[in-house]
Amino acid sequence: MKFSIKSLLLGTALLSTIITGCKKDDPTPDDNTTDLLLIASGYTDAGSMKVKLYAVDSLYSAYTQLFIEVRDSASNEVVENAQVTIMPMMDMGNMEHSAPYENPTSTAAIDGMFPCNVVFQMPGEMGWTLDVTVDNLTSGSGTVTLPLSVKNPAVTRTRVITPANDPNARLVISYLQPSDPKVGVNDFEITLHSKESMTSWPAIENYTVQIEPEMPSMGHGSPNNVNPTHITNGHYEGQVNFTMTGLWRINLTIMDGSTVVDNTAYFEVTLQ
Ligand SMILES: [Cu+2]
Repeated sequence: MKFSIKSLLLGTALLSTIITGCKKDDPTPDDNTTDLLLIASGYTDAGSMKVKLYAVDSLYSAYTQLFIEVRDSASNEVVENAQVTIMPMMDMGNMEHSAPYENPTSTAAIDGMFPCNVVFQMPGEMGWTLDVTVDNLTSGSGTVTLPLSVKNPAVTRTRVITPANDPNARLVISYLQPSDPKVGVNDFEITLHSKESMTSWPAIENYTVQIEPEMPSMGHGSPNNVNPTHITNGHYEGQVNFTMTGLWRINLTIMDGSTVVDNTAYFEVTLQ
């Protein structure tokens, strides 16, 4: 999986674009998409717009960065200002469900694209779709449904847990950082979402998370870890310390106040 390094590079590229100013006057076709993979494209049902969906890599069952480009289908001009909203859905035949997602945070495109995120909590070569609705002042509003193929990653990066305190609930835990782990202290980030209904998977903002890294083959942990705390929108950030190369397991304890919600989930990280 080439996810880690590319996403780091991409994050740096996006950041430097934000810092050094915008290229808003330069809607050169495909200029900003060279590092990205075209996942799907289609025309909106109204408003005469073409929507292209890009990602850093093929789609995997994980917290996934997506980039939406919108063009006027007549002029082919990039639409720089629009309200873009998404809705992921999975049709499993006998039932349909959505997924945790984060809409673009701004109506202004960044480098000609609207970044957003989806937690694909299960793989599916077929069945996944993404509805993209674009509301733009000049062309109006329209929606396109894009079919997606979501693979199982080599290493588990999202887990759907049945909480210990509520057998009817579901907790979605996703691993975000470190994407490029190094020996030493790394920034650590996960997201937490709950299943409210088949179509509502909101962020959980009031839990506490404890981490305990261990090397299963050697039976030791590490000092100087910082338990993740909630930052915003279900994102919890802390620090994890890997004292040597090899396979590490980051054990999680997730609490709602003093109630243990889950202490079975973990993520594995291999340091070269
Ligand atoms: Cu499903």
